[in-house]
Amino acid sequence: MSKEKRSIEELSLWEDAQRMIAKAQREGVETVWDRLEEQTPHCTFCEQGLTCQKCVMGPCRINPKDNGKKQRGVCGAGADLTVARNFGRFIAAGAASHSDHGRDLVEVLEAVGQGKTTDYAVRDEDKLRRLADEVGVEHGDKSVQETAAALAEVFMDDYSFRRNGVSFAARAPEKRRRVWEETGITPRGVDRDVVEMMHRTHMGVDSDATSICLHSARVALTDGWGGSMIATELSDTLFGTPQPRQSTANLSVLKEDQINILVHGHSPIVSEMLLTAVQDPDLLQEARDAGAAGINLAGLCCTGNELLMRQGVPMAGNHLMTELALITGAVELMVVDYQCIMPSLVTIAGCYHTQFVSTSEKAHFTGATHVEFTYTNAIEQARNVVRMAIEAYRNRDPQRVEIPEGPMQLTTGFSNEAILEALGGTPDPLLDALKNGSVRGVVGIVGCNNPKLKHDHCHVNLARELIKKDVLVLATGCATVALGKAGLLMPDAAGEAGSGLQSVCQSLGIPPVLHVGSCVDNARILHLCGVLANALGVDISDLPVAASAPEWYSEKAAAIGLYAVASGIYTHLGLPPNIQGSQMVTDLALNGLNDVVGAAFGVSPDPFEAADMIDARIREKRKGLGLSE
Ligand code: MSK
Repeated sequence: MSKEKRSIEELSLWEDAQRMIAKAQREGVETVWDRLEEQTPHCTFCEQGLTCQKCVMGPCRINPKDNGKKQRGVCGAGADLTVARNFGRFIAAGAASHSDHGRDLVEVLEAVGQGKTTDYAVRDEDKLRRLADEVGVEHGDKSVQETAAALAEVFMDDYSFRRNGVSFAARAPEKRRRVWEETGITPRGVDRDVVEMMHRTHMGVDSDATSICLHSARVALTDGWGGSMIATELSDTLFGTPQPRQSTANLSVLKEDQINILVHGHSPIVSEMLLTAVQDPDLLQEARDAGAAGINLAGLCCTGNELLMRQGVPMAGNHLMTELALITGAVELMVVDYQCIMPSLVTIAGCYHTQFVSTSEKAHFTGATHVEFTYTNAIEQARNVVRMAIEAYRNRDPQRVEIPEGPMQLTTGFSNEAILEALGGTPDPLLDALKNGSVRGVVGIVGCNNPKLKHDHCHVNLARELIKKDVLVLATGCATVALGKAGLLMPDAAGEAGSGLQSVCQSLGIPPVLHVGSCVDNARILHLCGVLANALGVDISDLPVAASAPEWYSEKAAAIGLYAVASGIYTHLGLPPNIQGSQMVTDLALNGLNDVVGAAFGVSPDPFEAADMIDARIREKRKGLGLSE
């Protein structure tokens, strides 16, 4: 990326963002775009994955040019091995993050089952029993609590090691499971597969780039069909399975006359408790006593998605809006759990009257107030945090408050259960629509923002192009906020779709872009693909489906992309991972994986080109199924 200063209009698609970037510049507050500019140009060795810091014989930099100089690190590793080892650890970190989030939900379910908490409970008992049936937990004569305890035990074992595959791998079609078995990438459990990746990539262990790349696929699958899927299913069990509902998005969800609290991170374990606390009549009275009209809770990033999907809590913004939300000067308190929380937020909070509160034993932030949440103290701690926000409100400087106006309406809550319900209880109407071509394909647009790309430009334009081509879009994570702000999560947006998709959406009363959850909830899309493939008697790689992470940045997003590909789903990325120092690894990612798992990656920062790349895959797969292209 060249070091050219971009105008504010080139940084973000949105007026609310542009206004806050301008305010930050006026007030001398540094943002992610300032730091990116300072860091550009980046180290070209690192960009290509050619640096190695895994031992102290180094660090080493491998020369990408074939001119005989520095072609190998001190240990002898060349470009292919260095890139593969770095990529393997990148994927392992992403898989570990999602999955460790899921483990926290298993521990809460276990605490509910053992009667160790009254702050949490099973809100969807039907789902608890369905899951118990699915994984073979006998529950006929068991109470809800006993079933919860038994189910938690099964999932604990899923984190450890299952020689024949994690429990939910059974949701994948048999053909897919055979591909995994033949390739040696059956997902066996997060702890086993991630630890093995760390071992393999130690100096002197796995020294074959292809072998490491295949194990990367296994680690990613363990996340998708293991840790992430468990996180999704248990979040539904504990906090309720999402159903369609209306809400709003963008910075105007902040209220000038109220105490504004933002939840940021990923886990519903903390944010659901905050939602309970802000409805407490005593705290509402304390807020009024402080001069506020009420307490307003809004979400950011994926913990925002969790609350939006299940409870309809408004969404203030996605990843690149997190700093800008504080720059409104209207936020009394930001409470965070883990993942995607820029350390800069503590500094920016300090530029205003905003309190910054960390809650997880796993995620401390220097300069933050740490209020640790556990399953035995969560409600009480949530009340303490709300009181801190009420106190902070007294210090708000009204002269520094600027809240953009005009929230966008959106529809949320499309869990697989809700999608099936909208279809009348079976996937048949969707299969019929796929067969007759009114819906030509289904694409998941997922993932983050990246300041290297114009904020949300790729998300919005890719979705618009796809729905025009009669492709139903499923959205998760930060992409959701972009598509909501563009109005694409409303049934009216069917007017922007091709005639086939338009008629399907109008007859079902649904938008052409369905919000299916947070980034762990990409597991819902895997599950849905499994259901569709099983119904048609084919492999997932035969379906006219694809995925895209147009503005991704994180290790977690890379793990998602790889588990999609390893499940047979063609996946577009807006930017490549740092692998281009190895032609071999790059070729494997872009082409070679097709021969191994029936899908590969495509890369383009241009949403219009990406739409054509995805459309070509959908055409090919429709043709393969004997359907009109
Ligand atoms: S929050 S991983 S920036 S989607 Fe899930 Fe958004 Fe990406 Fe974080």
